[in-house]
Amino acid sequence: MTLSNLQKEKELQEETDLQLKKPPLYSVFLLNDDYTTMDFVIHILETVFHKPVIEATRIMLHVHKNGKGLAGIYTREIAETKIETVHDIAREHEFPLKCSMEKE
Ligand code: TYC
Repeated sequence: MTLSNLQKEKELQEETDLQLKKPPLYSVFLLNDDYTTMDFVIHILETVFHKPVIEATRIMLHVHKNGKGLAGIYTREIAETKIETVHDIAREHEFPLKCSMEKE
């Protein structure tokens, strides 16, 4: 194989490696507080995080008892948008509900 063919092969492999690289993932957590109603948190988990009502109720009770709980795992931009959406809807309803994200 000529040097330029070897070089081409190396470049193609680097391109393939880049395409195979998975994006970093972020866990989005709901945080407990004393004022947001349980029904509102369940509603958020159903509408923003697409959880069935039984799962939404389980997560809400876990957050209520333990202080925080996993709502979903997403790429960075999606995680940031979910958090903004939750904070916007909570603010509209005058609830102090907060979310956070952590890189996996
Ligand atoms: N602790 C709240 C209450 O007793 C309920 C609640 C659950 C609030 C989960 C926020 O992320 C939360 N009404």
